[in-house]
Amino acid sequence: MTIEKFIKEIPKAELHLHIEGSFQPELMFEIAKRNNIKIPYSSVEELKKAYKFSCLQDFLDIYYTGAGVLITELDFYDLTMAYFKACKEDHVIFTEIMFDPQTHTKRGISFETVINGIQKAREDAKEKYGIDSLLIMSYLRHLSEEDAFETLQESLPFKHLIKSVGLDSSEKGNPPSKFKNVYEASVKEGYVPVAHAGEEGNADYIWEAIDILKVKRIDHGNNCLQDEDLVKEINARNLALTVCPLSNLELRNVDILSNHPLKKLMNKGVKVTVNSDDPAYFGGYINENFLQIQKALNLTKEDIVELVKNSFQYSFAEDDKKAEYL
Ligand code: ES4
Ligand code: ZN
Repeated sequence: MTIEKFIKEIPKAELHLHIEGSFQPELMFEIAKRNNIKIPYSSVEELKKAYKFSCLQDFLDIYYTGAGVLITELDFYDLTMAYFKACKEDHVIFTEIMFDPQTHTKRGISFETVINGIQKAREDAKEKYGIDSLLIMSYLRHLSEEDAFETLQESLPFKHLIKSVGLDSSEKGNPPSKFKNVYEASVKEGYVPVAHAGEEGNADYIWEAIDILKVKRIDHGNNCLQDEDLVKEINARNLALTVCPLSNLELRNVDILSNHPLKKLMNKGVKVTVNSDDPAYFGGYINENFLQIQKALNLTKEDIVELVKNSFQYSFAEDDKKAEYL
């Protein structure tokens, strides 16, 4: 069996996926039309041409504009179902979906509308495709901690549907320490803490995420390589990194994929997983990430198996489910 076929067909888990970042231009136009919303691009092709980013903020500006056409529960359902369909094609059997409530509540869409649409899709995906999933509610770090507290409050009636809290959006200038109190409160409510750290921010941000937010996993984390002691600490605490190769390439955190730090991290004993982050914007779903990084770094079948095993091992699935997968 070729390594490409092996990659495509092996059952895998995805641990770092923003549902708003899975919004394909075709579906965006369709939903904009039915909601009578104008998007500032005349066609799918023109919109796709805008997907050239020089940094994280460039991308976020377009990502929030795109998410602005999502209004009804059905919109969130369709968005999420489209992602599950891609999961089926890529043999993703378990996925941890991040959603950004504030991207929507700040525009007057209720928390309930967002989560109900996503939740219905989760139930249908389980029934139709056999895919298990859980939800990570992400706070937007460019907003205040008070705003995050408001979101935490809004989430409580739906607590049984949410496993974890995350932290995303503009990293530089918005360190994890800004969210110390809301993370403490979130953990008290039973949410498992994770955070984006060390994507554009330096190693200090990762130290804060582990020491102050007490995260159980690190989203991205590439920049831990700046600090040998940090790498040791991440390994000592058995924290996995959810790495996103095509995201790092498209946001210019690496110049070419052959310079991507994934294999270096593995060699240092860091537990790494491969993920798509925002597949509609960065050129592909999880299999495309695996295929391109395998080629660029010459990864072996054993490397792929290790990465896929990590995706289950370091997931927040229930232990009995995990045992079934592994
Ligand atoms: C994101 Cl790639 C990335 N980084 C930070 N925040 C995000 N939200 C959606 N994608
Ligand atoms: Zn992300």
